[in-house]
Amino acid sequence: MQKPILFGADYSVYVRAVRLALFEKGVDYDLVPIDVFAETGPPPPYLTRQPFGRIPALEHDGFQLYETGAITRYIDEAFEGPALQPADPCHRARVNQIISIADGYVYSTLVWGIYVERVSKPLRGEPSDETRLAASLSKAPVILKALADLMGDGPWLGGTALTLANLHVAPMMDYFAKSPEGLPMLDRHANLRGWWSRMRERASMRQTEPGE
Ligand SMILES: N[C@@H](CCC(=O)N[C@@H](CS)C(=O)NCC(=O)O)C(=O)O
Repeated sequence: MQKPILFGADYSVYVRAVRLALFEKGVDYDLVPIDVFAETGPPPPYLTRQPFGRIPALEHDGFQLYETGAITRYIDEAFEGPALQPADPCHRARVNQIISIADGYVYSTLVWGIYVERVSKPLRGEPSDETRLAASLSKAPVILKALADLMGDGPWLGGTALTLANLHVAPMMDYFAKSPEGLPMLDRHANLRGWWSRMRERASMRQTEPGE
């Protein structure tokens, strides 16, 4: 089998989810840089891999794939290493539910609505959209409570062993935790706070820090 080739950038939460899955499975890979936020946009040939111009995309043994959820599930199923999806239908559904929550609510609210508006734009000297920030700050508690409720006693999101749910949520939580409101909001949920402390210490998280 050839090494998989991952197209993307280390700042992307979605690319990081794939990198986490590869790391946790013990799979070596090549990362081909694609900067979707470059002034000129992604290189036009990349659009043949990902017609929507988003990252990541994966190629493995000639098989081309995009959409992060499809990629991480493929990695889990195509390679040896610890299973990142439970076999039991209820637990597997829970993992998929949490991944869907990450895509549908966590990314837009905690990453774009809070981290980008509160931290990233001021760092770049751009004005924040205060209306969007305020709306996101009021939505965040609902998201965190939903994750905390689904997690229960843990120790991981979606089960007693590490699952893909953790690998999808963690990169988003990492940006959220870098905003001033992040950790104080997480502190309201002891189980989720404990999860974040464990998750951020994993070798996979440390090795995939943006900018490392
Ligand atoms: N549905 C896509 C979403 C990927 C995505 O939104 N990636 C971001 C980077 S984290 C991106 O490429 N953004 C570029 C843009 O919005 O133009 C997936 O699951 O792979």
